[in-house]
Amino acid sequence: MTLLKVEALTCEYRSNPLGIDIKRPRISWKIQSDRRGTMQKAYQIQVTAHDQNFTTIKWDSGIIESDESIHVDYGGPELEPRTRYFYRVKVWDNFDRETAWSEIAWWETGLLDTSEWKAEWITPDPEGIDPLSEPAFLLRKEFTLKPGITSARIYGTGVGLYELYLNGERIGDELLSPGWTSYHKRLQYQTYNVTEQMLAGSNAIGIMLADGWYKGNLVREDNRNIYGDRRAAFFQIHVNYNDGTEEIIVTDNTWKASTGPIIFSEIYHGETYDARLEKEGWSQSNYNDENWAGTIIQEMPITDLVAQENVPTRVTEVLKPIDAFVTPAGDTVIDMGQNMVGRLRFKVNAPRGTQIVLKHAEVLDKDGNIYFGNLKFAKQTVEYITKGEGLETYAPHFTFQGFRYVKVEGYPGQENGLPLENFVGEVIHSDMERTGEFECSDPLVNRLQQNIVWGQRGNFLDVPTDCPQRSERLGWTADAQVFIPTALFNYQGGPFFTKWLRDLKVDQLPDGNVPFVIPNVEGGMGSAAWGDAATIIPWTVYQTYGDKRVLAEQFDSMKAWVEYIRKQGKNEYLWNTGFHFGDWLALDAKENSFVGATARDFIATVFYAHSTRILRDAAEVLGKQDEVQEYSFLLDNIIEQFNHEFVSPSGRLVSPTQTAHVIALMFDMVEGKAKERTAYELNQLLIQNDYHLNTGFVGTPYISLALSKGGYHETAVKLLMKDDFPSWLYQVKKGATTVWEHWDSIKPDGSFWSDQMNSFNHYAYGSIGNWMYKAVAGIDMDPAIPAYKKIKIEPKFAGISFTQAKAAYESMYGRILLSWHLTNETVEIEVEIPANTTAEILLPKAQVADVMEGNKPLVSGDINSYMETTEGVRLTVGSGSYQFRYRNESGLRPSFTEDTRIIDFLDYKEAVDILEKFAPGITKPPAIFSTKARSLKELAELEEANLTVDKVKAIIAELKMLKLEVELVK
Ligand code: RAM
Repeated sequence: MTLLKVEALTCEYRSNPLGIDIKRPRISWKIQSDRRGTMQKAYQIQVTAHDQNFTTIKWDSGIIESDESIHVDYGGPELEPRTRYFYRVKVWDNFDRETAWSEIAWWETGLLDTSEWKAEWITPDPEGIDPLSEPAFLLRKEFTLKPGITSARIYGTGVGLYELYLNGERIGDELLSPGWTSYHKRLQYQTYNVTEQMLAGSNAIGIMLADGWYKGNLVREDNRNIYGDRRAAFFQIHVNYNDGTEEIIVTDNTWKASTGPIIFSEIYHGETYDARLEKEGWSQSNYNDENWAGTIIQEMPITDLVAQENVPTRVTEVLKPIDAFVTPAGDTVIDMGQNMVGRLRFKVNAPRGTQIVLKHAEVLDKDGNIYFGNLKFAKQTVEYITKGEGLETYAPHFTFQGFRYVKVEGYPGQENGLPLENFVGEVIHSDMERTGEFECSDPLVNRLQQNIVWGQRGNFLDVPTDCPQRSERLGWTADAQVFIPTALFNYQGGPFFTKWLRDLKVDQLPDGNVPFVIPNVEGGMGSAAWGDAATIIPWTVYQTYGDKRVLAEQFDSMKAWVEYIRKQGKNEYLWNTGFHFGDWLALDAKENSFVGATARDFIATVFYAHSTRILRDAAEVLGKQDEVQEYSFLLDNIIEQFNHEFVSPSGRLVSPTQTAHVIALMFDMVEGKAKERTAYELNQLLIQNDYHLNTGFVGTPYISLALSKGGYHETAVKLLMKDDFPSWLYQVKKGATTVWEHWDSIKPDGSFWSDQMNSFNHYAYGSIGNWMYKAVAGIDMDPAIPAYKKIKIEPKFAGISFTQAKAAYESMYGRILLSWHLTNETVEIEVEIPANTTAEILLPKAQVADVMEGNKPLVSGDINSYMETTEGVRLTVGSGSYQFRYRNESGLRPSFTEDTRIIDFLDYKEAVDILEKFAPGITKPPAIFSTKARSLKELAELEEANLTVDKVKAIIAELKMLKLEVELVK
């Protein structure tokens, strides 16, 4: 029996999405097969409405000969609102096998047309409650239902943030609903399946409503009510009965309103909750709401209600604190062991009126005191006042904090030590599927990878933010743009970015200019590398997921951005005017400046070209031939002018910085000799700087890629392996558990960069993750064919610290795995390729005759497409798992390499003396013990000197003794 199976069905990236309003949803599936080289030859999709037995088929695609298995459009009759559509898929493969029908999956439509909304926006009656007052509102309504309920749904939304309760129970586990969009233009509504909770007889629904992004304090200290000054709710309940009838209950002015226990709640500042003010039973029936105020109908300036587009925000992990201690300043502080974003939940048993105050911060200062300086005016303070009726549990509702440390005040008995078991940290972010894992033989690099992932978790909270802690937390466009390739390795970000791009599009100005932050609450706009999010992000989503619809939807926005730039320059083909952030926060900036040394018109013109190229490629994908021509022409001219303006006839760049060289290479601004020279100079710049970077937001994301691409992969690896200032691993060695905003957020002397702008959780520099997946491990794709339909596997053995690397990525087609391991004698490479894709694999430095695959020599196995090249053996394979093994000719010997980072710290003379002891008579001391030399050749010299592995280990042990301050990294 062979296995061929269709599984992991998704509709619009999601498994069984409830309440979508997409008219032609797209279906994707994965194929599992036990035969290598499986390709889909044909598929069939069937869809029913309401009917799990598939007796009445609403749409049958018929057998379609095609290898398409992702984003296949629903092609049936127009969809009905509020309907559950069941679907199933079967496929045929290239071995003439046919699968059974897949398991049944579904999607359910929401309200598809504005005319279906019967609800009214309501807010408390100002006669009873000051609508501008701070406490969160409670809204409630009782209603009676007949017996025979077959299904019940709640559709609705609110401004700012809401939580929903039905018959005394919280509905759904989503947090911070309805999320953050450009509210005036687009507001998401949510759908809840409440069939189980509805009762025949009397029911009660309750809504809690707080300020959130809509009207809370945002951006500047005196800035409130950005979108409006009234909170309001808009809900509609549909109940269906077994007699075929339906009942609709909506928000209207028969609802009652009150304030409750939440007396203050805001995104930046935290929440104050007085449990004594709880209204026991407020969301249950038979509650006496006589004293509650009424509600009034509120006119709302909202033009578009859209069904939830992004995955919801949820608690995704619960962390236990690792410690609690008293600081030198006398504060009691909890340590979560991880800079996290979310909230603290705690239990307490204390007399009525006990006030507990939690103040959240990211770091301790060099004296060990909790440091609030970098929060700017965000208070990040949670206060809880007990009701004193036994054990109480609390976590704030409508806010989140960025923190590792929490200062606790007023917890009963805290002077004798906090009962840590009563506290947990709830990690909160957009609940995206984790898709990528990276791991290698270097523990510091592994920690860096974790920091990158934590940075993403902390800043993907419905919008991609720059920071989650200080009084900012905004959707900065450049940050999102530089990080998206890494982000999409780590997590499935299709819905997340689709939603955000729609906000970008509606917030873009009529002249095509793009605001600095999306949603646009800040006002500034127009900077190169920031506005280019408009082209880079849809293109990256398309490449990663093969999502043409996103490209089609954004195409006008992409084009408008390029056309906006085109109007800026004094010369049509240069962008040499206007404000630009430049190479933001680069270390080659002048004293007290945020802007790096790279010429800003240089950067702007490179991004002009980059966006134009993307636009041209997008036009190609969408079959827009006129635009293909138009923008090819524009691109050629920009590149020509760029070379005229910024590159000398002998190929030298006018801006002699690392970043200038990086982006010129990365975005193919130079060709031929100039390209070679640019790569060479970049390498020189790094050598001169002892393999340290000085790049900022513009150069950093691409420096490693540009080096590897320009033929200097070794240098890229050396750069990564630096662990003194400035470097990625410097942060790690300073104890970072997330990625910092500045290379010197904490300086070598332990002091901080200015309070003005210092986030310890900023993902921009985490953009190296992309290169780690692609180049250190070696998973990439053929850029001409999106979504990893054609996978490229190219492990790169370089740098003595990497003897092992493993990356796994859950692509739209299924899991891709690459794991390689060098031992003294052999290279072992394991690869997994999902069905319906193919892969090109390079086995570096291998010779055909020497390669074993599984337990057979390659030459006699079933892979028949291979070729010996100067780089190694190249193979083309289909799906399946492969294990390659061959002699290690790479020159890398793990046993000599384990501890070399230690050696880096030693004085040459010292090292030679030690070596002499172990290898007397050695004439020329191998240079391995100098700070510079680490080449493979030198390692080989050690071998020649008859140093056995054990001896080398002994030497290293002695070296370590001498340098006790050197932190062991194993
Ligand atoms: C600060 C942050 C952000 C950056 C802007 C220009 O707010 O560093 O990440 O994009 O400046």
